[in-house]
Amino acid sequence: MTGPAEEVRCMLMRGGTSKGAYFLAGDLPAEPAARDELLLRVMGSPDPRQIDGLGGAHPLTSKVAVVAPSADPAADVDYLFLQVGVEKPEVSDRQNCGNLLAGVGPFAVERRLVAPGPDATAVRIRMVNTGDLATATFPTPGGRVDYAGDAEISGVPGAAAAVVIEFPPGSGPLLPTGHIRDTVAGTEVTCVDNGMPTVLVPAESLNVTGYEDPKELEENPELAARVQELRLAAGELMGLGDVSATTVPKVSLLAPPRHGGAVTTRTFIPVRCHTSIGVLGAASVAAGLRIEGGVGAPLAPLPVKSGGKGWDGGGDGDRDSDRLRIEHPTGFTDIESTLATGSDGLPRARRTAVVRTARKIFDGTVFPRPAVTPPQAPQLP
Ligand code: NQM
Repeated sequence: MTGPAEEVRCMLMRGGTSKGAYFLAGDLPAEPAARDELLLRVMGSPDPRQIDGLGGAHPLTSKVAVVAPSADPAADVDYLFLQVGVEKPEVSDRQNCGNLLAGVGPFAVERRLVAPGPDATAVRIRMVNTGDLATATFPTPGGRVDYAGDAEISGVPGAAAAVVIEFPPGSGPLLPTGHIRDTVAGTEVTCVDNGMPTVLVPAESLNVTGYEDPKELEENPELAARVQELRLAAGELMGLGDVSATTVPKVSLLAPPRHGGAVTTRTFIPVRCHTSIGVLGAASVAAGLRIEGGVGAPLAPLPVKSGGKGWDGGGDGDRDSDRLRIEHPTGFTDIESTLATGSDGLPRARRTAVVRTARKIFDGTVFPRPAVTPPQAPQLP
């Protein structure tokens, strides 16, 4: 006999170009090991198809957001991002996710952690993984989240309501190695952290063009070995220690733009090649392109005006020229990014902003796979 099935309140949402399960922290075990064990069973991991859970069999669809009221006076809610392994029984809090971040504000209103405004709501979010802050603004006509709208983002079919996300400068250095260029594993790179530790590498220095399909790049064993070698060495230099079992830093291969943007990217996250690019990954690339002397600067024609109507509500300066269009395998991500110079003479982030969309897919109860494997059926003779 087994006991009653476990059940957990859960909302499945698309956040940007990712999809994940959103929970109130109070609906999950407080103890991290127990929480992670439960989440593996919720998502159906480890299993390449995640057939017995909510996961979508790819790192971009095997994600969890844990949201709680914030004790920080500068924030309304805390958002903890957890990457759930697909094939490995691992749950990691070592990276943040700017895509699931797009769903956090709407989820906070849906769960009544934040009172909605009559037309739009701005939710101040503390991103627990990094300690950094973000403000997400989205429409709430009549006090209800409206997911419908006319904002389009590459990698997502159709249109939806814009979620405008503003990032004040983070607490850490923009150049975690303290250098504009480093030579790692024999290759010149620029290591940037504008919310996501990212190693920028000219694609041609790894013997690829940077315009290949993600699948073709993933199937190139020589490239995989170079990316991993470079990542391990860069991780040490960036102060991240041994990164062999973590998903950061990401490695972004850069090539000149082909569609009027600032640069072409192919980003390893870190083994699979992203079908687009992460939000904070793109923010790190955008900041990197602006660094004089960095490996990205010669590849990127700056400044770039993306055209089109502004989405930040105006304000100081010419925001349209702050906007960099980062090309990726399924289109582009526009990032508003400006830098300042710190007292040490090194560049630091001044302002970063992006538009995403998000959508509630279902809200209900998830029934995790049972914790104990049931006894095997008797073998037929
Ligand atoms: O960089 C994938 C994604 C991400 C992360 C990854 C992200 C970000 O596209 O902000 O959103 O880099 O693992 O969801």
